Amino acid sequence: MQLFVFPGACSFASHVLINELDLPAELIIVKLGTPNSPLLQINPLGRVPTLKLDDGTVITENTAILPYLADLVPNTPLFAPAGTSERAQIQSWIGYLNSEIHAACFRAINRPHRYINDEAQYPAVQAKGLALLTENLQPIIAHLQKREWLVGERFTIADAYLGVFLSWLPRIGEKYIVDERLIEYHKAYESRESVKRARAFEQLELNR
Ligand SMILES: N[C@@H](CCC(=O)N[C@@H](CS)C(=O)NCC(=O)O)C(=O)O
Repeated sequence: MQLFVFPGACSFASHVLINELDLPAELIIVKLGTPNSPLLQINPLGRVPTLKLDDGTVITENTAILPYLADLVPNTPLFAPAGTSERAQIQSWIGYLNSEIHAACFRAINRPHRYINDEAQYPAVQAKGLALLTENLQPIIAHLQKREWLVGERFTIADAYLGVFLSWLPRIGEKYIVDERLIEYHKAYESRESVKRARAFEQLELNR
């Protein structure tokens, strides 16, 4: 299978998972927003992560790719068996991160043109995204006060996803990264072997 990624983008979560599970996947680095990207041939939205299976099937969105990859390795502690409440909790966090952190906040901050035509209004859209981000991180911060990871006291696919968004916080300003618990959690994320390997690989490709 092939995983299409852009260095440091949300596709990093799927890349980390490939490493965590030691799956045989080819990593294809693509540029975003370029008309001739090979990505557009398989994903008309031109977005990463995109996973292409050996039989040609294409799966997009971390919400689908992360559970799919984890299910390739039965009984992996990175997910939980079908029908368990733990599995639902992991999926609940992935849903929250996808909609309330990524789409609601970071998309407004990074791509204000998706929300408004008038360029003069971009700063207002971005400011709303930043304010929402502060608000929407609160449930995560509160939840992590008594836990090492999001669900079940072990690193799961939900953590693989959360770590990506935390790694974006320094880019948008100091005041969003002052929470001690988030800093500590993010350090633990970045010190995982799977994360270090993915960062090194993507950095190398970026510098090519
Ligand atoms: N929330 C989804 C969204 C995928 C997404 O928006 N990916 C971004 C990179 S973080 C992208 O490819 N953007 C390019 C574009 O929107 O043109 C996920 O995590 O899979």
